[in-house]
Amino acid sequence: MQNAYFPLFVSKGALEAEKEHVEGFAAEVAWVTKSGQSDLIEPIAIRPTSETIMYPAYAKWIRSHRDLPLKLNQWTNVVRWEFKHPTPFLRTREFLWQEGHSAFATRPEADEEVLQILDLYARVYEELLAVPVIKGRKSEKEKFAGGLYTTTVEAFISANGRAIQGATSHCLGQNFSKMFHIEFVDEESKKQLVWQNSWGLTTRTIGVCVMVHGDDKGLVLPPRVAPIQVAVIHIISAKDSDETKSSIFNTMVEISSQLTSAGIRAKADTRDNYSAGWKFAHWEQKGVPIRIEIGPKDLAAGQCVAVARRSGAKTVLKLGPTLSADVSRLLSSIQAEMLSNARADRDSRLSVVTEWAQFVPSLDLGHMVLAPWCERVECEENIKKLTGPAAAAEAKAAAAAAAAASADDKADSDAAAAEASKGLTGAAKTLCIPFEQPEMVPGQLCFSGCGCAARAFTLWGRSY
Ligand code: 86X
Repeated sequence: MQNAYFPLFVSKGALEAEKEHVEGFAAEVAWVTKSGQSDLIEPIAIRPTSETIMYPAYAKWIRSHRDLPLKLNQWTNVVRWEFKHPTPFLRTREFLWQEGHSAFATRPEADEEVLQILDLYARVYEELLAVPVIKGRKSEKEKFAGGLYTTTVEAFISANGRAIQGATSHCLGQNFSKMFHIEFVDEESKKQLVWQNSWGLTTRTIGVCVMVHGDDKGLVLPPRVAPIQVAVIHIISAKDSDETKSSIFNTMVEISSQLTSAGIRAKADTRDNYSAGWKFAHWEQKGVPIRIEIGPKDLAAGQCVAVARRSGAKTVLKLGPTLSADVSRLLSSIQAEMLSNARADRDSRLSVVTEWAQFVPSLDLGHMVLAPWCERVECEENIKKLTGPAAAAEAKAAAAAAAAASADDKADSDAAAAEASKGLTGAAKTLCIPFEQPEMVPGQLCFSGCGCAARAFTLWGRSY
């Protein structure tokens, strides 16, 4: 895989080279129509994605089986004039992404890469951002129509009960190589079409991380991605002698340089024109995973106090050579705890249902729903209609009544979830058909009541 960069502008002709699937997106394309006050002779599009810019080059660069596989990645910003409501990072008209585009001689090679990339994306979410995701395949309705099949990682934002697509990895088959004439001569001197994949991850990752971990005090950043992992703050009062002040000051600088040389991203906030309390709030809002406090009593005892941003847990740590290893361990445990916490939260908002009657009430509790489904496009469209605004209002009242009627803890938390998801409007759609499947009983019918046989458990939800 190599990095590359292709231009921002797409000519009308190039964009129309794949008219069929562009048609579905046409309303989102942004066009430059003027320079200064003069109209351009031909408007020029700003890339919404780069297939039509890159693939003509692929057609020229690929001649022989020796040119394959060709794998390019580019980091670009793209523009899509969406109609859905914009939300910072999660849905913006301009976003930064990496888009990978690869070409192979055979389908098995392409199939293998689709899953390798999807696994990398899952690891970005789980191992770096501490956000659990569900890997799976998109339904026919939700897949990228220009390709053969689409795989996805799906995340969940429990604050509002909405699911969100985290990243996508497509097998394009030979659809694009047909349109763009991307051909190669194989070992038997026969002309063949290449098999292609494309895959993308966007700055939406940042929004998902913020929404999943943030709290009322602001950001909560997982240690592995936090630009500052440790903020060192001194606690002194006017009563302290100048000598005490300066030795505390020296110690905090020492602590931060000791941590920095151990590879920990530490910062000593030595400003003395802000109070310690002000600085606590400041670094909390910025999501710094650990703050280290040091005051005169700590210094005398040869210790400092580490406070975890997420849980508020305090740990007394010895100053000296063991400090950086101790802080390192704390950072790792915070990272692990953030993921397991987010996973438990997500799992508590996931219902498995087999009957239509359970479906909308579960959604209205702000849950994702895993249900045996027939995988028919008409069935998905029908469910979308049945869960539209009007139907949702009716079911919401029923869910509230059910929660009120029952008095145990479960009902209380369900009622709280329902409360939190008020205003959770919009139709339900399939998020993915998870690779990891619960066992299905023989003869299981589709949960929708359409009467067809179920093919797989499918994840449904209201989504961004
Ligand atoms: C689909 C497909 C694919 C490379 C990815 O999902 C990953 C990275 N591209 C993108 N798609 C469009 O093709 C598209 C085209 C136009 Cl013209 C548009 F305005 C919006 C689009 N949105 C998505």
